[in-house]
Amino acid sequence: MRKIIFSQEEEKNRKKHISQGGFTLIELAFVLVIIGLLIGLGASMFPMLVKQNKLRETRALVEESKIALIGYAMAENRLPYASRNEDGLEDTGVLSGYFPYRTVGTRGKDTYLKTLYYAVDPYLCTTNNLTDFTSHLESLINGTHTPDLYYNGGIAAAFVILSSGENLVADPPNDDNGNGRVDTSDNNQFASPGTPITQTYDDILEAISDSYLYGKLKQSSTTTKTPVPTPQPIEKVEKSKIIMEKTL
Ligand SMILES: [Ca+2]
Ligand SMILES: [Ca+2]
Ligand SMILES: [Ca+2]
Repeated sequence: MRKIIFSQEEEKNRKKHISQGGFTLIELAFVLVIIGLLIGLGASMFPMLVKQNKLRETRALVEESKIALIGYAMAENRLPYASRNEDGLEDTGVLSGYFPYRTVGTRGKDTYLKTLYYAVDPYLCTTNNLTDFTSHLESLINGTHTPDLYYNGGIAAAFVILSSGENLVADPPNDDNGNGRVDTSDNNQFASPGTPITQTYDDILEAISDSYLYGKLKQSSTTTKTPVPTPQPIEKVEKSKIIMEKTL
C-alpha cells in the first residue's frame, strides 16, 4: 500500500482545516439552537404584545374622545345627546347609549371594533350659549339642580365615555341590566376612570366632572387675548434710513 507523505507545512494546514471545519459545525448548531429559542420565545410573546397594543390604542382613543367632547362643549355651549344606534349621530333625548362620534367629529370604534358608549347629564344638552351653559353647570355643582349622572361612587359627571374592552361587553356598574350594553335601561352610576382590569371588569372609561368642565369653560372665557402689535410700515423705515444715510 502506498503511503501519502505530507510535508510538515502541508500537515499543519491539513490539521488546521480539519480543526476549522469542526468548530464551524458546532458553531452552526449553537446558532440554530439560539434561533429556535428566539423564534419560540417570539411566538409565545406575540399574542401578549398584540393584546397590550390593542389595550393601549383603545385607552388612547377613549382619552382622545374625551378631549373631543370637551372641545365640542366649548364650541357649541352644550354637550351632545347619546346615539341610540351605531350611526355616530346624536339622538335628541337619549342620555345613555352609543358615542355620537360623527356629531362630535372624531373616531368611534375601538381596536376591538366596537363602538364606544357614552352617557351625559341631560341638563347640559339643552343650552346654546355660554352664559346658560355655565349657569346650568353652576346649578348642578351647588345642588340647585339635581345631577343625573355619577361616577366613582358619587361624583357628579357632565359625561362618561367608555370602551367595553376585550370581552366586548360593558360590565357592571356601567351595564346594570345584563345586556352588555350601556343603554337607557341602566342606572346613572358608572365606574371610576382607571378601575383595574379583573376577570369580571375590563371596560376602559373616562369621565369629566361638572366642576372640571365648569373650570374649563371659565378658563377659556376669561383668557385675555395678547394685543397684536401694529406692524411698523416698512416703506417709512426704509425712507428715513435713506435720509439718514444721505445726511451722513
Ligand atoms: Ca367589558
Ligand atoms: Ca345595559
Ligand atoms: Ca350603572
